[in-house]
Amino acid sequence: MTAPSAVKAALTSQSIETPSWAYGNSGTRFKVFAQEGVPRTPREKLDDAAQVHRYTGVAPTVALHIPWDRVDDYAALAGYAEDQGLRIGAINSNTFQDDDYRLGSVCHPDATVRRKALDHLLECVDIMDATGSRDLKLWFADGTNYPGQDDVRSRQDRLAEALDAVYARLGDDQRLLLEYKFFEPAFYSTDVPDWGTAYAHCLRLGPKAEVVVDTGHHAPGTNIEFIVAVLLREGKLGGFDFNSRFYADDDLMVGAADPFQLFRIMYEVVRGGGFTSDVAFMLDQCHNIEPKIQAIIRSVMNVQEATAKALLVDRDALGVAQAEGDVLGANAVLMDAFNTDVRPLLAEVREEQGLAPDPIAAFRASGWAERIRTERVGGQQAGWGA
Ligand code: AOS
Ligand code: ZN
Ligand code: ZN
Repeated sequence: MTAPSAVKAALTSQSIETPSWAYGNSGTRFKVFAQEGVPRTPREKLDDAAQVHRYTGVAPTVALHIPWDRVDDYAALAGYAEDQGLRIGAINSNTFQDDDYRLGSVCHPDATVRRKALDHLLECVDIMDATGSRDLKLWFADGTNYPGQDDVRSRQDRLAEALDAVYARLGDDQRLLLEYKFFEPAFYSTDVPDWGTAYAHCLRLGPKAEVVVDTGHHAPGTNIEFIVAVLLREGKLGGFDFNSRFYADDDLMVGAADPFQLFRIMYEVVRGGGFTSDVAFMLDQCHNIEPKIQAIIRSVMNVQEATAKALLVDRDALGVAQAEGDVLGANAVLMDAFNTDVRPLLAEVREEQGLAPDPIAAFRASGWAERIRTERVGGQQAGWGA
């Protein structure tokens, strides 16, 4: 059994990255319901992210998305983040919202379009240099809608060529994180549809290329924790895009749809040493009908709760039961941890850090939501559905 002090120490060392696009009006392919007081600029997104960090103590970095967060001076933006007690996290590229990308970006049959997409990815690395970001997160919407539309093998060659060029441009301390998604927006074939394809490219590229597991990017019933275990074992798990899904890529709050799955994932992370390595715990969510800052705080808390339960698994007892072939005993050890109410433990951890035990209540009492509602008029709609 892990000592409570070790569990607490592990919990305070965890950091969860929040995405700039979750603070703005975004999400869903249908109606984006505008909320009052949403950020109008990247700086205002950072202001909101600072609130999340202030009340949770574990969300010090913010992922940016280019061009949704385009500014003239990225070093100045990083300086502003620092003034708010934050750092800029992963830079997310966008090769999916331009008319030129109808048939794909880096896999497009036309070399001119491929060049344009590659130039954007290289620009993202320039931005990383300015912000001090470690990770470039690549998600490609590339694929085809109809059998025969394009040659799937040639598309892999084009993808490899672009990834090689980006990889060659990375600095010593920078990483390329390749995300996969089984379908959407392409419906017949997707160029990076699964962890195997992402892994094959990352393996060929080298040690600075790793796979990102977006929890919403799998077919129903997929054993995501198995993928996590395998990638960690191979040293190729770069990080997570956490969110929840009921149907497709729903981008709902992590831990809302299936907290048990999140616990199983976090158990494999703890088991595989990923908790203490460079695995990035990022959120990739949109909040279309719920108050955004509170939803992000809730999401951070959900990750913390799953992590705490994973840390509480009695691994010695589990090992004994597994070695003895005690099927029910082993399962019970895992379920005991999952069924533990870890909220008092997390409240204690927060109080020991000088934080309020209930971050949502503290945020609600702070008056920040009311303040931005009156101060920010005309919030921008940038991002999904924009
Ligand atoms: C798209 O489905 C993905 O989950 C990406 O991670 C995407 O790049 C992100 O949502 C915004 O940049
Ligand atoms: Zn994602
Ligand atoms: Zn997604």
